[in-house]
Amino acid sequence: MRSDLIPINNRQVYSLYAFDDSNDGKSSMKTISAFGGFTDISGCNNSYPYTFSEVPDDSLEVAWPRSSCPGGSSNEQCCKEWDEDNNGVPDGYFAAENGAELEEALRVIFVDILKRTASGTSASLPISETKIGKNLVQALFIQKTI
Ligand SMILES: [Ca+2]
Ligand SMILES: [Ca+2]
Repeated sequence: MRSDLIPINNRQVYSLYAFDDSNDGKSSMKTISAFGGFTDISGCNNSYPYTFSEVPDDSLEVAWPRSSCPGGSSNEQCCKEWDEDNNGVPDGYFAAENGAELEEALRVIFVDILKRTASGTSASLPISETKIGKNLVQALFIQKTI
């Protein structure tokens, strides 16, 4: 993410490419994931996901894996801006060719969203009663959205 927008920049884009094997489509969705979910590291093409120095004119034409990243000719640490698990694919990119893969991808995406956006306390019942019943209380934090 862009360091000049911290702490208000909290986006994460997930792309799920389903039921097609077009390399152009996969490239486009990977590029969208890289731009929509990178953490800028100082000295690694500031304000852009590493290896990019500008927004591509056509995401269909972007070559994956990136040449300086896992799966390419070298493995630069800067690739971790969008590839924490070091597999050469943007971490926000998912692909599914059948229902089971689609279900698993959606499960992983939703779990990740929950990890990023919410925290809370266990539910509790206060000791004092009201005339109309008890109150069930749970504190829940939901991240501010812009
Ligand atoms: Ca960068
Ligand atoms: Ca990855």
